Amino acid sequence: MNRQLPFPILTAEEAAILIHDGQTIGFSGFTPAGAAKAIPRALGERAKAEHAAGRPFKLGVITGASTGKSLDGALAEADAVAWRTPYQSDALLRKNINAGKTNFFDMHLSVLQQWVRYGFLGKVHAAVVEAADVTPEGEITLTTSVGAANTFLLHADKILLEINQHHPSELYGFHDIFEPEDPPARREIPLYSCRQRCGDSVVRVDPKKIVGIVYTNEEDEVGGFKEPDAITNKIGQNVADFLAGELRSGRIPNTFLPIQSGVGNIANAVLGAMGAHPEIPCFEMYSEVIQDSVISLMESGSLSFASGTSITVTPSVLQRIYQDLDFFRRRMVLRPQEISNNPEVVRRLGIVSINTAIEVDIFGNVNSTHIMGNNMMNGIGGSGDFTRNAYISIFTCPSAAKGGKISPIVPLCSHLDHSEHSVQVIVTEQGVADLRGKHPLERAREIVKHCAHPNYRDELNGYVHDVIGGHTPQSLNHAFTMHQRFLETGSMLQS
Ligand code: 0RQ
Repeated sequence: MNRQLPFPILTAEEAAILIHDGQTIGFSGFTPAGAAKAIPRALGERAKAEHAAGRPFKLGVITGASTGKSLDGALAEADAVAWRTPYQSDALLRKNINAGKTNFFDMHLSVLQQWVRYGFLGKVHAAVVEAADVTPEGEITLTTSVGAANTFLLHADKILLEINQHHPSELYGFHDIFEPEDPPARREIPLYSCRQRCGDSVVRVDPKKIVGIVYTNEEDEVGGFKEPDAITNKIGQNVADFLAGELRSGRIPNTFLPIQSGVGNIANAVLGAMGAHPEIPCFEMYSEVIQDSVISLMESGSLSFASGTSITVTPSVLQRIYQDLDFFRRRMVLRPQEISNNPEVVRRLGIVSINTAIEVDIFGNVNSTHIMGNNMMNGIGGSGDFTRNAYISIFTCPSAAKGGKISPIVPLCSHLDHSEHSVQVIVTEQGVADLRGKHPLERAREIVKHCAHPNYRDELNGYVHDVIGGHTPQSLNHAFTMHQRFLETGSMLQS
């Protein structure tokens, strides 16, 4: 503990007292990595006590992306979230959102920071940020994520820091903090390769804004992944084979291109299959989330560099990184999410994006966010930032969900996140649909033939066959028959 620091040392409960009902708080955290923990937990307790005393206590909550159970979980449990953006994945918070108790608005993650600077989200009253270190001059070394923390620190009225002693101060050098000018003064982002740095290792704030620090010693609340199964392994293999084919045909340069990969089980399986593929050379990532499989690929020599905004790894994998900080510091960089996900950089570097869909329709539109059209799952996250600007944009999903009762391949998506104009390739365990250069009917035939589950192929083929007319044949009467059947019978399958 650095006792020379000129900042008040507080307990989490004392820090929570400095935050008031109705305020907007910018919390650090991009996934559970680097998320504030002790102060939001104390805020949850405070909210419960205020509610019990008949007083209101709800906050506007902005983060980088999803967080952990001590932040979204604790605040949702206390019903302390008036509104929330830009992304979440906590079961209780999701319940509150879908019940109308919390107003959630879903945002492309790359625009969050500029929205805060532009004032589109109103005043940010306090930044509550986890850090590995702070100097008396206000130089802050972040922990396992950057996300939007640098913007909250610079633009909030006051700062509360959680100095988490679980993380070594030698994390210095992992971060590259660059905040662009706002229009009309903005220039290009000076990044011309994944491994280049263009910013500072620390966030520099006015030390007078730091109203308190809370010392903690806690792991990130990152859960484990399900072991890959036959379906996710086949999806991973199909993606790797497709990319190897692109390489062979010369459509991907022989030096390969940087990869963006979503989070979750399918993403893990895809990266594993790419690392094991004999034709795919050692590659780089320009992505959001650096997850367990990325670290294994680095250790095995299949991945030479990863640029991201968070190291979202399980505690044992984080210890592997901390035991060999020099090795990993040379192979990864953490950037603010407006840089890791920046459309300008994604287009320039030629990123191959790989994300998971909830639903894909036969014309190539993708739903990443909503179940049966109305219930929010997590949010669009970074998938739109990358998909719209990718060199090749790929969406993956299993051909059947919920034990076969749902076909993620549908005649028309029940909610739209990525349109047919941005989506180039669909991959399920059944195969690969390459939509590039194909008109709507060709796309429909390609997707049903290569991606749909055999149990749903006849119905989808029937739809394509029966619906006649126009450039994009669509029956407004029948487009949602499969969804309706699920809502009425619990299964999309025809009896
Ligand atoms: O349900 O949890 O009850 O088992 O959705 O699906 O197959 O386990 O896949 O964990 O990768 O999540 C799109 C939600 C996929 C995620 C989504 C049910 C399915 C299961 C989860 P259970 P899986 P994943 C960069 C990229 C948007 C953000 C993004 C996501 C559960 O990937 O949030 O892309 N993406 N970010 O059974 C009903 C369907 C369904 C369905 C699946 N059609 N109908 N339920 N499920 N399809 C990362 C960031 O931005 C941080």
